[in-house]
Amino acid sequence: MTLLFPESIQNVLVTGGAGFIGGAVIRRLLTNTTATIFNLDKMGYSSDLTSIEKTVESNPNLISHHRLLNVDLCNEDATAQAIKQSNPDLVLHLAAETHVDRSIDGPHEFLKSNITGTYNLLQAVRSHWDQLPEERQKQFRFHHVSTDEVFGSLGLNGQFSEATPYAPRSPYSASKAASDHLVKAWHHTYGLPIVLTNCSNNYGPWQFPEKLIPLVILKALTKEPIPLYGDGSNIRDWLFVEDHVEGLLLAATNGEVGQSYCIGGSGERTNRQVVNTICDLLDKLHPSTNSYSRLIKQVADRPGHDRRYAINPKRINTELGWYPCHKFEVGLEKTVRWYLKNLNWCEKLSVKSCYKGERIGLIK
Ligand code: TDX
Repeated sequence: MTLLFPESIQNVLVTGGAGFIGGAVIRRLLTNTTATIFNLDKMGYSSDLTSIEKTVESNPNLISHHRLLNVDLCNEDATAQAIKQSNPDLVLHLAAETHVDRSIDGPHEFLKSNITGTYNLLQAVRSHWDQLPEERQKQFRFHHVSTDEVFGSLGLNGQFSEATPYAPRSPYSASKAASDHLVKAWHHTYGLPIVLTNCSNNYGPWQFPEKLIPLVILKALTKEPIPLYGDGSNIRDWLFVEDHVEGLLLAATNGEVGQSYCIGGSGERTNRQVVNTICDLLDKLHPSTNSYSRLIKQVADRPGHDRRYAINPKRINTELGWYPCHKFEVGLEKTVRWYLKNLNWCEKLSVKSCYKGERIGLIK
């Protein structure tokens, strides 16, 4: 798909660019624009630059277009320095702690990164934006990438939209909701030109294997029990990461200042359906003596487990013309094939991050 990206945007600061969604954003920008991409990342447990390194290796001209700034947004001075150094025309804020189960075990990290980190970034960006010449100031955008979890949990009917009141229920979603409020407050109070997107569950290549889809693929391949929380009937609305990237870049460059856009994949599935489909795909692509579905095991539910998320993407469909290209089963097959080819990467990441797929987020 062609990316309509204004040539006037020369410096882009992406926070969390060594993460799953941030990495996909950077790869898209590197291969389809001439902008210089400053990748601000604290290089935490799930940060990894392999996908960007591969993109850069395939075209050495890109080397000078990607600059890593190894900075933790909790460090106010380093954050201010990073903004000065990158002199951005556009900030895409994706840095966040994102795993609900980890937020149950250790909420403080989430409050620090997602709330204080966003506050430090907003302050540094505001002072940068204040000092920009008029033309650059007019076109400047701060794009905040958030989640549908800030809206809480749905029953069997209904969908989240931009008008849904906030009702977060996990330490993670509460911290993201707080960051959304800060971003909106910096717009209303200081006039900072912000755009916000709230997306549904992302999946695709390069996702850290603590999230459902990569975790299930790897558990199946190592013939370990596949943990299905509760009765497996919780529903998520799955969005292929590359479709999300198209939507968020469109919102960042063409969205209305001060507005938020919900981005969903129109891919509602129960967790049991997701897990069964992965097992069926593995039976087809990597057959074993027994079907992988025999490994599925119901385990204790996640504390406070949200029942259902679903997005009504009407605003981004009609106002910006965005639609997802991947039907869930198509995106899932691409993803399973990718993990089968990239088990070495998973192994290396597991060693580097000290995460071996163990259950987390149970209150003892
Ligand atoms: O082992 C598992 N077994 C299981 O049944 C895991 C890890 C999860 N689950 C369930 C819990 C959820 O209902 O699968 C569903 C998806 O779980 P996660 O992958 O942990 O995602 P979720 O909790 O839905 O939150 C995600 O979506 C919104 C992301 O983690 C967030 O970063 C995003 O903002």
